[in-house]
Amino acid sequence: MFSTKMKDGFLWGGAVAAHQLEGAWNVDGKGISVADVMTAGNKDTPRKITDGVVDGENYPNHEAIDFYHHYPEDIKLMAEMGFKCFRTSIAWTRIFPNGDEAEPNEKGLEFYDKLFAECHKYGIEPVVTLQHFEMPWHLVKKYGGWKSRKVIDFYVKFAETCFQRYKDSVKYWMTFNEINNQSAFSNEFLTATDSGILFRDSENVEADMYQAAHYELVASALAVKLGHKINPEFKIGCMINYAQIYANTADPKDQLLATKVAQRRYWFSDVHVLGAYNKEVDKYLARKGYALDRTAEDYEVLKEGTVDYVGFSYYNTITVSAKKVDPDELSDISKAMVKNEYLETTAWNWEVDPIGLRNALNWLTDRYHCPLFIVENGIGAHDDVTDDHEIHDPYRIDFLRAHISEMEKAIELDGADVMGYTPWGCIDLVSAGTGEMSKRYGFIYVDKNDDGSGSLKRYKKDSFDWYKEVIESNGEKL
Ligand code: BGP
Repeated sequence: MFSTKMKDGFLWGGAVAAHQLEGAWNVDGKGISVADVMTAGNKDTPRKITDGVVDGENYPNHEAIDFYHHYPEDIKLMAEMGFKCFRTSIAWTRIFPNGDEAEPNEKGLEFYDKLFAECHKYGIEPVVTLQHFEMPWHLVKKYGGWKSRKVIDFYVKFAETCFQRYKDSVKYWMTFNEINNQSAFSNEFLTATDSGILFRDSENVEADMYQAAHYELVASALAVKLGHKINPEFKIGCMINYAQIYANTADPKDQLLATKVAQRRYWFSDVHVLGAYNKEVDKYLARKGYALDRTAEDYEVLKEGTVDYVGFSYYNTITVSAKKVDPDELSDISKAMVKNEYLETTAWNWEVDPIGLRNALNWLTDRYHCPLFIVENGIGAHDDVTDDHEIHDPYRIDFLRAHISEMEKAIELDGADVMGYTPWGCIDLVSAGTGEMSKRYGFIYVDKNDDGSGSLKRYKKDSFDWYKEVIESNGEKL
């Protein structure tokens, strides 16, 4: 047997993102973000990206759960669960409404002053992502999003403004949320949310994606360098979506494909952590004839601005088959995927694989030799509310228990250095992928429906008390 008590200072908490819970989309000078022009969808209907905010469309992020006005009540509930940290993002459009202004919006800065003060009141450490799927829409329209080198300067200015303003109230930062989602670039939602790349404005989405990601990585490295200068105590991480890549069979061709998919999906974190591109991606870009704008100075910056830790979200794993794509023909990784016959799925068809989290922690430890932070994990599920406003969610407890248990094995048996664990959507919020409220992740239920109706009242689910005990026992009591 081994101890399942986490080390002192382990960051138990929860995670959210500004655009998915704040609402108040046009309040106190906030500008329109890419998330503000995304309509509601569902499991079978993708969200539409409209050309600006169009009358008569349903935009679920506009009100979300109105955290902007409810945050004192919500942070209090998180404190009651014993949170040590709270991961959120700063909406770029609250600080620079269009993204390219000379001066920041003071009202937007004040909101986060108040939010972080509220966290510290309860001893909760904020963990802050700078770009979480919410870049200013103006930058998308005027500059083509991250396809333009100019956006590096706008982002660095945004980062510097936040670092200066919150240098004494925020220690943990992440530069870009799930920067590697766009490796599945045939999905416009992923290229739009990561990089502001719209299919209607792109002649070659793949080439644009590699260019945009390069600029983002340079911007991230510049921000890391700057952040460390502003406060040497800052811990600045990257954030990737991590899914272990499994070969569908023991056929060596499947294994080769699994290796290739991992290279195309994790070169982003190679650059963030190791300060250099992986060789395979360089060869691939040359083979495709993509002449990207990557300068000698960029390469220096990438080397100098490496991150302090790897933050990652973990939801599922990816299984690939060479029957679908020849390893030498791989381009969009989603084309190589098949269903894993060993795994159950959620109501939204996401495969459930707790052991995959242990695999993830082993793989990331071996590749990067640096601290890891599980900044998202969880199950989106339908919840039923009783007449007494109780929510019995054993499926959520089972899911989280199984994952935490695998995390503990990776730490105690395998030697992974894990800083903390912040399950996704600790309070119900708008799903990023579908725009639904009914895909719920929280320990706290919010009375809000997909059609926008609801009282916005908050109720504790059974998982609330369960997670409280997990934190109280520092991971011993699952
Ligand atoms: C991650 C994102 C989050 C979040 C989560 C769950 O990709 O970082 O923003 O929403 O996935 O996804 P969904 O909301 O689509 O269920």
